[in-house]
Amino acid sequence: MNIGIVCYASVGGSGIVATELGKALARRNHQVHFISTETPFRLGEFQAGLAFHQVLTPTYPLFREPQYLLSLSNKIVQVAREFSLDIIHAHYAVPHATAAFLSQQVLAASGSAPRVVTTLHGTDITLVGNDPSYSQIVAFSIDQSDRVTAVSNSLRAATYAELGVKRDISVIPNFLDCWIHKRNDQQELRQRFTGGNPDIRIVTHVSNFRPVKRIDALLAIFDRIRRSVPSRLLLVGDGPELGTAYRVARELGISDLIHIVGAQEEIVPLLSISDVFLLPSAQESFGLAALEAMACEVPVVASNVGGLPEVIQDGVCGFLHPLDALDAMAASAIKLLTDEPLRQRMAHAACARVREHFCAERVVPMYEACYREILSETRGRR
Ligand code: GMT
Repeated sequence: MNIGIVCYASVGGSGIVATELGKALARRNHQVHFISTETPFRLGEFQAGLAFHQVLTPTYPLFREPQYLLSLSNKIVQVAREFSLDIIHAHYAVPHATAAFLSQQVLAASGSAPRVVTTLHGTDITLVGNDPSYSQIVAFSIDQSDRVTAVSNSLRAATYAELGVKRDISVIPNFLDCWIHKRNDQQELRQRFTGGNPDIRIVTHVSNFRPVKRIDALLAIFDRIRRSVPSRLLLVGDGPELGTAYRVARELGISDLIHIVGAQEEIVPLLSISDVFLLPSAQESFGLAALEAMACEVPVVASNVGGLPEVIQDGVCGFLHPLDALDAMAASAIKLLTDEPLRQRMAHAACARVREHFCAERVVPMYEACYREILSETRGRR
């Protein structure tokens, strides 16, 4: 099949999932065309079957606003015509589902048009898409897609509840390349962060440092942990709230216990030296970062919100707590860091869960089946 994947190139789970899906589809002999503003984060080395088409949004003195929806839709039309796309797969509804719909209309007017699949990722519904400034068009565009998938049952329910969408939405969970996401020995790296002290534990957080990640809560939890257990906090990623991390760390007097390494493509070495992963987000439709940690045998302590309970089994792969239960989150992390047999048991259970349910080999065929189904359907039937 010829598949156009529309995604954000910036650091974020939706772009990572779209990129991993494209790479896996290319390995399965499909021709994949990424359509994005920049080369997607984590695209890595050249791979046969993959092409990248850059969306450029020209400016003009009359415009104060970038015309991204127009330039993206135009690029989708161009790529679909040049490469006879069968499928346009929009990752993140805003505004990608709308751009996919618009391009489909243009292509249909001049012959045959590709089918559109929209994958909902989370904030495109729960934070951005439901904003009254966008919600009518987002709901309409979701309704117009030939197929809609959501990354968790929780997100599927939120889409019905918050946008009033009526159509079928299938749940296809996020996934990992399990050949790459596995713990490996990183003794030297660990020593760099612990100063060679075997008693020091490493607590890790990976995110795009948006307000929804609650960086102040993260620091407050770590502050409680470090009072009981000699530990360091490893922060991976970048975003507007990274400044909060520096500020709160200074205020708490714990700056020297925190290692901030910024956005990193190679996440496995950093997870391989981690003892516990913290994710106290206000909302998380899935929690891809938690899944990556679990694959590298790191138990997760997280807030019990959104799709996180569908990924992390409470008391088995880590611990889930209500949003405001910072003491309980810290206590769970301390328990894991001071009871090594318990930590090992949860680490292995977390890894086993990923391998059973969330590897590319299991999930990518679900997307392929979805593409095949809509291509075999008579147009207009959903
Ligand atoms: O977390 C974000 O703000 C970014 C967003 C994205 O575009 O990457 O993340 C969402 O999609 C991820 C991939 O499906 C999910 O793993 C995240 O849980 C989800 N974030 C939220 O729901 C807050």
